[in-house]
Amino acid sequence: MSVEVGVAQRSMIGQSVCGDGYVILDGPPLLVGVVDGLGHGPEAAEASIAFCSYLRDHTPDNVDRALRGVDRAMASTRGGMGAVIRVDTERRRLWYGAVGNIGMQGQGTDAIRPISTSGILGKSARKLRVFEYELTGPHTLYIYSDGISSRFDPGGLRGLSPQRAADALLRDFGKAHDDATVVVLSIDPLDVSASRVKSVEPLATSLGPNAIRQEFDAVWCSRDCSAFARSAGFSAKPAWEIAIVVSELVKNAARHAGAGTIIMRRVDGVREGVEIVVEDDGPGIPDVSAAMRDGYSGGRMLMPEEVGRKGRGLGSGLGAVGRLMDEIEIENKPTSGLRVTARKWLK
Ligand SMILES: [Mn+2]
Repeated sequence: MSVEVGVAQRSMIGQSVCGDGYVILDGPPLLVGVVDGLGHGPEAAEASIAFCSYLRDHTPDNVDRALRGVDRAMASTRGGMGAVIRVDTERRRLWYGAVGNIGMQGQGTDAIRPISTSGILGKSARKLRVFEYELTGPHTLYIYSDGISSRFDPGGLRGLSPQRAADALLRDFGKAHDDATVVVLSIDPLDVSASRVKSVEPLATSLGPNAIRQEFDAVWCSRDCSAFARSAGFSAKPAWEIAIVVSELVKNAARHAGAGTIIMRRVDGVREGVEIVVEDDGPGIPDVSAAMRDGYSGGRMLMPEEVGRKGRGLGSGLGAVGRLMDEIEIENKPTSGLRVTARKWLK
């Protein structure tokens, strides 16, 4: 059985934080969760983080347990709507359960038309319905938050890769006034050549252009970078170190430049690992080469006064970055602003 996954997500226009979330655990068995925190903004994100963290930390072995678990985990938040799908690639079976307004359309050999249980996760969802299906042929499943209009025709997406289909749905059916998320699963139970799940590079959802607008954004950026690091193969400790580094870099950009951009990606050349690039348009650093020579090459902690931007301390944060990462590059951009590139290797 082969499974391929595509994901597309963006926040509501004008919001830097996405209240939707998703989890893809490629098992086996494969577990996929999609969540829409009530409303939008940081409190919606808090609810969706609770959902995603629960699934990641507990990897529940059935959908009913997964839904009951996230319901409890979201109890201290404002709650939300969510769906969980589990695919047993060996037994060729699929289970689906959802609470609230999460959409699901399936296209393929078997009729897969589950319905959501009404209610709100986090508010003691009582009766949960889990649908079980046997997979006898290829399927494409679209699972989406209500920021995607249901009025699309899955037939029109035939032939597209799951990632292309996800991108197309977000572009053509995403609603500007809501957070929007779509996960596309392409399942072929008869494909015996590929036993492993082929998943797309997981998106670090809060990242990208304009991700950094205030110091508080460090919370979301570090959460997503840590999750990204885990999915890239890092264990809990280095992923936590990456979260600290991201938090420092984001706060630094917000404090000194007021805004910035953060991206994170895998690197697989001579060494395998991840790379984080944070850019801002602020004042930059007066003497980059001195900062690099005196501080980072030896992994030594920089004192705040060693690298100041307009007299304000910057060093303690970047010192942490230097110690927790394997490589760091700091450069003033040709126009204005600072670019910090930090890398961490898997081995
Ligand atoms: Mn929504």
